[in-house]
Amino acid sequence: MPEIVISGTGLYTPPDSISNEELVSAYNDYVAHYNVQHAGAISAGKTTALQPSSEEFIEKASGIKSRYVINKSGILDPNRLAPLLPERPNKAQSIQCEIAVAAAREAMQQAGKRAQDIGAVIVAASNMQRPYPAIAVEIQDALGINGFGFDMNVACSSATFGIQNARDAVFAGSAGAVLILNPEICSGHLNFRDRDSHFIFGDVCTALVVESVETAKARELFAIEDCRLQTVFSNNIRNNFGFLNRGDESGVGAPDKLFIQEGRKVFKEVCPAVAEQILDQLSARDLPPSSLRRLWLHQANLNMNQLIARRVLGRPASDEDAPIILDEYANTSSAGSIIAFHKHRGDLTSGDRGVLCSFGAGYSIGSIVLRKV
Ligand code: CO8
Repeated sequence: MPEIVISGTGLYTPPDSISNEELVSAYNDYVAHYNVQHAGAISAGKTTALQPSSEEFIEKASGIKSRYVINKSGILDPNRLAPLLPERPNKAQSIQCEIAVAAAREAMQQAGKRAQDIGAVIVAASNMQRPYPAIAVEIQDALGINGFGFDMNVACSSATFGIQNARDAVFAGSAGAVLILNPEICSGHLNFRDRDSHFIFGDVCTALVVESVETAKARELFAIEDCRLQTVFSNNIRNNFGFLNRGDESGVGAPDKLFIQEGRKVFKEVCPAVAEQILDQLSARDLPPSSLRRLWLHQANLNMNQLIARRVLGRPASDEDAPIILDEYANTSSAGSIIAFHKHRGDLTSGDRGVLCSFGAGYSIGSIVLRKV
């Protein structure tokens, strides 16, 4: 049985970045204005005054220092606090298609693949900008790829679940090579008026090429040795936006139609489950944790990653053990661990192993053992 490999990765980073200082300043302007506007109700005890946000809190609680976004001006406008993304005509490329094509070109170039070498396109992301036609089919058309494409969503674990789907498709022979794309425009579903979460997410797109080692031409290949996926239902990370919203006007525009979470509970429940899954997976393959060169972890929170890496490795993890990109990119949902893999794998040598791991809403956990060929 030939090995299935990751033969290329790509990354599209939007040109605009927002620092914590800029984000907090816009949020605090909004808060000051809100409190003045509602001064009467606040002093009468009918409304609670909003509390300002703080850069110190954000960096200490999450490790995030900045985030890239598709549109900066709308997010930083205190009267708007949402990206300004005018609708495009149907004949124009959608935004998700545009950023995915940019990331795809880099991944395909790295893998040495032309459009005719790809048999399937999987768009795996937390949010699709429309239900249909699938974004994957639009991307297929933009790149001139035949075969088939589909969209899938497992929130932050979309990319790792996509890798298992791609590996299975190549293994079964339903596609020669598969292009996986993670166009994560998280600013579209982030509530920039919510002090608890306004700092969490950023926008980005990552891409991967998965194929058989027999067709692979790239200089650098990573064999997918094992995929382990797990989902357990939880309401602690939720978004009730959906096509049935118009069936009840009272809920339209309510905060639960954007990202909401119980951050503390997520932290407590998810960290041990992730470490346990990785340790079980390694043990089933007789791989001691000390044999791992790298952990490319989901990038939601620095403290979370340090805790998981320490539990897996049995010692505090260095930046080399478990690289961090969330300081610059924030949480980019399913793309986070792929960005870490894209940027931090060049120093591995043949035979080195690492684990690529996602965790998030669902709950969902996806861990993939990779070996440099
Ligand atoms: N500025 C200042 N103070 C603040 C702020 C702020 N912005 N926000 C909260 N505080 C205050 C609180 O009021 C609280 O005050 P007090 O102690 O007086 O009550 C204090 O700070 C502590 O608040 P928390 O307990 O909430 O803070 P934590 O230390 O728990 O940190 C985090 C909050 C950073 C959210 C942390 O809990 C965390 O990272 N948890 C894990 C979250 C996580 O990984 N979630 C995964 C979600 S991602 C995912 O699955 C993808 C979903 C799809 C994405 C779609 C795109 C949007």
